[in-house]
Amino acid sequence: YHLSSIPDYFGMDQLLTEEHKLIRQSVRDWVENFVMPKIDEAAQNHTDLPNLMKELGAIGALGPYIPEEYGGSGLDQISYGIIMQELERGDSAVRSAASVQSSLVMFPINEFGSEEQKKKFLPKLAIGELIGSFGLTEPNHGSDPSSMESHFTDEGDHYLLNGAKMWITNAPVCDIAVIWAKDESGKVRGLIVERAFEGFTTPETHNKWSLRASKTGELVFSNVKVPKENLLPNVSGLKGPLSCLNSARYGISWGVIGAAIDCYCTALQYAKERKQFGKAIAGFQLQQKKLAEFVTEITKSQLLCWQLGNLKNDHKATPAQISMAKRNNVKMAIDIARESRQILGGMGIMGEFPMMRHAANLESVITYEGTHDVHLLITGMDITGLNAFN
Ligand code: TGC
Ligand code: FAD
Repeated sequence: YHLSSIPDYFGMDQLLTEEHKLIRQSVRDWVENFVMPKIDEAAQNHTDLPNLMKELGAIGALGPYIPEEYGGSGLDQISYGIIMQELERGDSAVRSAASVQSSLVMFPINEFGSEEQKKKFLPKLAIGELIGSFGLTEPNHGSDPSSMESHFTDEGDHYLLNGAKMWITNAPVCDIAVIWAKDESGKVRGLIVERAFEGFTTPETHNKWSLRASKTGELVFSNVKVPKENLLPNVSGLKGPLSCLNSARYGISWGVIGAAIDCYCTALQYAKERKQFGKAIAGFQLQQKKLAEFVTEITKSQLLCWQLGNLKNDHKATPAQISMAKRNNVKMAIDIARESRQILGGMGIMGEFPMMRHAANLESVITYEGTHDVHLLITGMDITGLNAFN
């Protein structure tokens, strides 16, 4: 499809600054040139795109809102959202790489790290010279991270870390991992674990049917000696990791609009070209119903993200607002991926079209960063004041 068919049904472009539009154009161009030609093959072969993190660094997609003095671009939250949208139009794996590096690794180091940690890690993370991962989920504790078992003891001149994290994006390829574990008093703290530390291993999780162009694995800590200077000094408690999730979930809310756009534009073009019963299938009411609903849902999601971005720029976005946007927009995108595939008939199952890949990817996206159910319960708690989690 032609890029001019990307929907802007309510004229949101007029709300963007020239800088926003330039950022969008440059990421869009990169996705067209670097991601689109290779992504089907990478996903089919379960391999990641070559040099992805360095490429993302070169286009400014890593830590865009991190201050320039630490290697970021000091951009606003709308810019971050736009970057995520453009990346996920290519593939959720590409957006995932940028989400984890930006919101789950650079964000906590910038927010909660010491000056030395910021200087040591952020500039290299920003250019993709270092790859980071984020370890919160454990084999026995996913939606309920407060029950985590990973823990460390104070051994005088270092900490001794034991435990395991599971389902970790980029674990097998990471140079550092920001991980969350309990201290001796049971408080959740953040630690930066480096690849070279003895007792730290990262086995890969094989045979996924989703996010096949992204590496997923475990982080296993067996009596790992962590230097004291690798503790994130400025946060304790679950609000540490959950603050990172606020940022990543916000980015996902924008990102999935990109996946939905890719499916919608592909289906619209196909429906106008494909003829059955002597006319273009886009002329049949049933196909129009699907296409009209897709563009309606994409437009609503765009407006939700726009206002959430404004709230975030003003530091007013609540975790519950972010949950609503993440939940709504991921469901919007996965529904469009599934329904749009049908518009292509048999062709819809093929790798040369993106629907099956997006639909399969979005099965992870609807689960990670808080499941669809968990976000509903967060909204439920926010509006009723009653906790339905336990
Ligand atoms: P609860 O008692 O409600 O809260 C504990 C403390 O945390 C504070 N808090 C938050 N702070 C900042 N942001 C938020 N969103 C926060 N939510 C809660 C809260 O105020 C409290 O602070 P304090 O000072 O009183 O101690 O916690 P709970 O144990 O009842 O759990 C709440 C629940 C279920 C909402 C939460 O744990 C949750 O969100 N669960 C889902 C877990 C999750 O999202 N995991 C994601 C793992 S990372 C990932 O998936 C990366 S995928 C990356 C990719 O590839 O793109
Ligand atoms: P569970 O928590 O066991 O949930 C199973 C089902 O029970 C879900 O449907 C859930 O909604 C439901 N459920 C749970 N509690 C309740 C309740 N109170 N009420 C009603 N229903 C409930 N984690 C990281 O820390 N870092 C990463 O980089 C990362 N990357 C990931 C990449 C991929 C590809 C995937 C698939 C996951 C990743 N995750 C990561 C983990 C992800 O965050 C968890 O899978 C997610 O939080 C859910 O946890 P779980 O899989 O243990 O499911």
